[in-house]
Amino acid sequence: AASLAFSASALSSSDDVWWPSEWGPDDERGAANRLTPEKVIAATSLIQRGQIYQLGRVYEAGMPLFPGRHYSLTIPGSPTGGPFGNNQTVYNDEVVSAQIGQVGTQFDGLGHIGTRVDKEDIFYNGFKQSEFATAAGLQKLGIENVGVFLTRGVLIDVAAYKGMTRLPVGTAISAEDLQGALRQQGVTIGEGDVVLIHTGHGQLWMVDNEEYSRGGPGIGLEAARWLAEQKIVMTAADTWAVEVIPTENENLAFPVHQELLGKRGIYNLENLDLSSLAADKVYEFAFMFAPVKFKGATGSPGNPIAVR
Ligand code: UVW
Repeated sequence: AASLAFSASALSSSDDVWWPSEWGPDDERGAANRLTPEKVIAATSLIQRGQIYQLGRVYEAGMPLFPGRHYSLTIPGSPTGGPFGNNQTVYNDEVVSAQIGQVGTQFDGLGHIGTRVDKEDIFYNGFKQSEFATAAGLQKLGIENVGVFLTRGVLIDVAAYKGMTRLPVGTAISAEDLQGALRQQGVTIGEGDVVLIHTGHGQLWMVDNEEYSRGGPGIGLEAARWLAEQKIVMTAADTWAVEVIPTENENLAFPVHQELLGKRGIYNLENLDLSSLAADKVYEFAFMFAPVKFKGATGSPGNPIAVR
């Protein structure tokens, strides 16, 4: 299981104030503000073959879940309803029970991760848990505010760069690794891009769920800060945290989540299948994802796609 050891004092220094955001004190969308019509046009101009890569996992019983989360789908009744009318129509509906934005392929919104500072839980743009979070959902930073990602996606194949098919659990990916892999691939990243990191860890999904869930290779804080400086809109990976688990500093829990989501307004997308993109060496593509508009939710399931 992930290490949840956490030192609050390490995060409450005076230089740790991250608001107001660069988009103003009322902003709830963070880096989604970088999703401009120009980015849409640049992304669609990358579509040359019309080939679609589905990056989402199948949601199913037995898939790896973070401790404390659950997923079930049932079809009540057999059938759920009917028959109706002279034509004897019957129908089936499903009931899904889950932390629906935080299981399987999952998009982390800005209300997902915060930081406790002097007894107050602070999220993106200084919004306080005590003021915006209710049992009925988030009154600020809900997933319905995000909009649609139709932008340039860049795959960074760090596994290939390191000559491996799968980076072992706990491998910290540095900024230099990202830069080296990008150089080798002959691509750059820029403002408004989604950066997808292929580690090979996804090979374990539904094959060795125990090892998959034990941790993961991923970016460390230094790499996250470099990505943030490039003004990207979202990080993504074939792992459950995108960041390295166990963390580089065992006293910090999910520091990259805190840095990117909480402080920089940069989104995160987890548990992707990046194997086909990596096998085909497709490093630059149109990336599309529309978070499901659950009002006041912290995240969203979905099936992100890359098109080349
Ligand atoms: C937690 O929410 C703790 O982790 P993740 O966003 O990786 O699911």
